[in-house]
Amino acid sequence: MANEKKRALVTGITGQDGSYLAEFLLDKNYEVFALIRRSSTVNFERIQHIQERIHLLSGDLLDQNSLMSALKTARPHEVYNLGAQSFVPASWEQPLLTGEITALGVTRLLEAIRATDSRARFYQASTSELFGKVRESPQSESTPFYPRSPYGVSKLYAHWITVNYRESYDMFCCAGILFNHESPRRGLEFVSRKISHGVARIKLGFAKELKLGNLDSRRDWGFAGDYVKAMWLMLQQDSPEDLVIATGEDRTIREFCELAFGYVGLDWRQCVTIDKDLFRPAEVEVLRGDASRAERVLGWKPEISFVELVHLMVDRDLDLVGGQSGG
Ligand code: NAP
Ligand code: F7E
Repeated sequence: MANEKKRALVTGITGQDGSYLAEFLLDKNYEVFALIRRSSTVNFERIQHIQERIHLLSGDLLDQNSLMSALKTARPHEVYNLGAQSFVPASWEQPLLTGEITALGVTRLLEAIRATDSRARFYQASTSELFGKVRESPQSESTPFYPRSPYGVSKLYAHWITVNYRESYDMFCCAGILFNHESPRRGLEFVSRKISHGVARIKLGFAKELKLGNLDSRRDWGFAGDYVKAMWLMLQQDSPEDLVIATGEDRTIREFCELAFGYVGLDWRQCVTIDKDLFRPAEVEVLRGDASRAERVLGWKPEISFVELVHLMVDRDLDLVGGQSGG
């Protein structure tokens, strides 16, 4: 039908990327369906403003039947699998659960697509954590993988099962190998948001120090709002292809601190203390992506710079923490 709206099913809608992707798809006039897993308290903070415009479907990547039902209801043209246990340290604490959700969950979803309508296009949220102990720098689509955590290993399985369904069943499946991307909606446990929130709390007098782990590791940080556009673009191509999405610049955690604290006139060295318990059993020391192929194929480029991103995050956390204090 000429006027039929495109339908998308998104997993992980309550997370950082899910909320930005849903906004993006609504702007493109999609009918958006989203998988929500049951929790005892509502966790819709990131999607409150669009909640009325999306169809929420109860389901879980651990539960095959719920995935089948969601697909039968949504009849999506596009499926974006953003759901995962995504916090690297938690993957050492719960390696089996991480594998069930982040690795096998993808096979469950792919099987459900195959059983309902295998023409649906599928996006898998792959990650720079696949490169782990990096074999070369910068990392591109041809760099060998060497994951360094149960999370990374789970994502490796997820990546390859996506490739395998594409090659075995001729399905339109692709994986975006996304480097770290952040925003004011980032979970508080990830280092970027922990720092921006910590800066706000210290600046406004609610805390005196911020405890961090390894300040020497380097990350290639971009803005989540830019990265969801790349996900969508990947599903609009004539044929499916896995692509690296990154800024091409890497900084240490120390540099992030320097910039974030300096922005509000604080000296990070007087505020940050090192907590050895926050070091990881195995670290990914340095990540820097080469997204030149995505730029050629998709015409994609990041729009928000590192400095703009850090300032944006600190500004939002100053508002948030200030507002919570009634200020
Ligand atoms: P996030 O904020 O941690 O969100 C994860 C989402 O997954 C949440 O909506 C969560 O739901 C959902 N989820 C967890 N377990 C589930 C289950 N059993 N069934 C269904 N849904 C489940 O992650 P994000 O930063 O938005 O990242 C989105 C995806 O991209 C993830 O797959 C992540 O691994 C991957 N990735 C992220 C980055 C990055 O830098 N952000 C980079 C590369 C790849 P609840 O709210 O109910 O917990
Ligand atoms: O750590 C160091 C830590 O937890 C970044 C996920 O979205 O991106 C994310 O994974 C670095 C590490 O992100 C603290 O040791 C120091 O070297 O913010 P993070 P991550 O592990 O890079 C990838 C691409 C994903 O796919 C993941 O899903 O920061 N670090 N001190 C710290 N990290 C945390 N969390 N907390 C600290 O106090």
